Amino acid sequence: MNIRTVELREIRLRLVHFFETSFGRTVERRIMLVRVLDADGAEGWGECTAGEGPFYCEEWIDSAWEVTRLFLAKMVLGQEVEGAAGVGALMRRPRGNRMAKASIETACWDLEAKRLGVPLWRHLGGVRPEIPCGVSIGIQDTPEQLLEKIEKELAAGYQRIKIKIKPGWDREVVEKVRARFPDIQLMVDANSAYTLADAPLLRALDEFDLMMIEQPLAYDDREDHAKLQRQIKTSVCLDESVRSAEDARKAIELGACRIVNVKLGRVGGHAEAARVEAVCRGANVPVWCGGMLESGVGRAHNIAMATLRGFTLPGDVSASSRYWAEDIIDPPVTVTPRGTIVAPERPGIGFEIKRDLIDRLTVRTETLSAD
Ligand code: OSB
Ligand code: MG
Repeated sequence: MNIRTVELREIRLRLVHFFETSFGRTVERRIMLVRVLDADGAEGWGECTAGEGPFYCEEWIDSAWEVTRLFLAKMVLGQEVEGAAGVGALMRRPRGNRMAKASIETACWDLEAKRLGVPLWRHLGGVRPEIPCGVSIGIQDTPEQLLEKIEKELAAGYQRIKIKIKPGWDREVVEKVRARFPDIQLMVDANSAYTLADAPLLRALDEFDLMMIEQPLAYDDREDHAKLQRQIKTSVCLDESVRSAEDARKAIELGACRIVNVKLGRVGGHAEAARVEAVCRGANVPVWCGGMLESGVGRAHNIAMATLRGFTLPGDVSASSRYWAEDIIDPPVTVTPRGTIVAPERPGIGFEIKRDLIDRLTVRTETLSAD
């Protein structure tokens, strides 16, 4: 593989409904898309999952744009590598910036699978032609609104419900949800809104039979999560604080979690995501695919990743229509009445890119070329 062109573009996409977490509310996404081309004109698409500000992690759209433009693209352009699996190593020198790296790396995987004429998920070694799906429901203005949303998602077939919590929107809300829906698969995600001093409150959630509590403590912490896990019955799931397979290994050894959420951007791409999956599977720790309010390109990559063997739990990958009036891929991602997404059989990410729509949504572009 030899990438000759890296094309960046930023699109703006308005969410159908705002999405609120403990770190803030998102109304409109700013998304960096990456298109890579080789000498024969074969193309691949990737999406940067960095947010609009450095709140989920240090990266955000403008940092990703700059580091990609000034450093990462140059490290990949014109380099002969054996395949997409070798692209990550080309970008080793800059530290962190995994979401920016993943946007190039995942685009290369799409290109490679397209060149081979195989669906990306099969090329990655996926074993699951249909992935189980859940939904992530943000903080609402009232508990009643939340109950209504849950009702609607269950009616659509989703297999599990995740609700966001933060101080002041936690115990009582979970209690109401459990009272109304006693038998559903339910979990919570705190996005680092608590500290170890909140252990009694988090222990009080044990009575609601939650599948897991996701990232209750600091984004860069594993030690306190291990202490917390010893104090509560509910399984801790790590999101923010697992950025690599090494992180996953250490977290598991420490007892910091019993479940891991894998996100392509957070770990730096498909190759590292597969290594995280392998570490977890080897330790009998189930994983699932997280989401970052992706457009169709990122969503398609998530579907491919979630077909790997260890992704046994329903993830946060759900239908395009939950996010966008019109997605940038064709067809949009849809969910079956049994709450699954069927992995596409077409080459690469397996969805058509809506070029005209993307052009209309684009607010800036930059094209970088070899030599
Ligand atoms: O913590 O999983 C998270 C969205 C943005 C940032 C962080 C998270 C999320 C979600 C949404 O939970 C998942 C999705 O529906 O894409
Ligand atoms: Mg999370």
